[in-house]
Amino acid sequence: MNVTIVLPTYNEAENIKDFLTAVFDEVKSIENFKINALIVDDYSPDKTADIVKNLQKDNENIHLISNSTRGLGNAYKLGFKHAIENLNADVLIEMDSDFSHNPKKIKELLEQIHNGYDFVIGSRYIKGGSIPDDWALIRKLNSKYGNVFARFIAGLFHVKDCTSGFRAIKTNFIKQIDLDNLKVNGYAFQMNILFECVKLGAKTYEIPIDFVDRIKGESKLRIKDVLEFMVNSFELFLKRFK
Ligand SMILES: Nc1nc2c(ncn2[C@@H]2O[C@H](COP(=O)(O)OP(=O)(O)OP(=O)(O)O)[C@@H](O)[C@H]2O)c(=O)[nH]1
Ligand SMILES: [Mg+2]
Repeated sequence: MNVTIVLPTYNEAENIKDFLTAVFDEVKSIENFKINALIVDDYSPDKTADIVKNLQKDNENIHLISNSTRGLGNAYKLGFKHAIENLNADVLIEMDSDFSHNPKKIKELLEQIHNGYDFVIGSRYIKGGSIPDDWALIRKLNSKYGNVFARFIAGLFHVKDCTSGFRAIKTNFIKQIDLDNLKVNGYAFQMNILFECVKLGAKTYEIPIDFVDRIKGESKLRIKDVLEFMVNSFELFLKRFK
């Protein structure tokens, strides 16, 4: 199976080299899957793309595209399309490029794809998973209870972490979704993709992950994304009954 790890970047110049090195070190030992990395960069002012171009000289499995429409959701949509159309991907992996998601876990996600699951989630909210201790209380509450709220309102009762950004998804489900019609752009994007795939019959599985804070670079989480997420949960609630 062909796998594309889709990696959106915005100002990750401090992380991207070490991160891609760590990813390819880990995936070397994975059998049954051919693995590409696709960086989707929004013309980062810190020139993340130049670093990627340099790494491409020694690794033909590193790909790079530029996204001019800014935002995480848009970057993922563009990356998904490119992976399907040009890299022949059977499986997509979503992952942050700032070491918040441990590259060692890629293998475990793919093991469950190999076992027949369609949508495998690196989950912070099952036994063995965690969020950082030092997150402000408001962020902890927002993430944890935002998830509980979203699960119930969107009817995703069986999934404990609906907004995780670390997941492996079979492209035969993504191909059936009208990506251009998904208007969400922040982490509500994660929720929508999951919602649509479950509606299409995707079998989900969660593996525990420890989400760790980035050490280098800056967070891009915005209040706008939190609001979009809440409004969107209600939209999904209405969509359940259509
Ligand atoms: N292409 C693109 N990538 C983005 C954008 N916003 C965030 N990213 C990338 O998406 C990943 C997650 O973004 P972060 O800024 O770490 O946001 P977060 O993980 O929600 O927040 P922190 O936990 O505080 O780091 C990182 O690899 C970012 O570089 C964007 O607008 N466009
Ligand atoms: Mg992050």
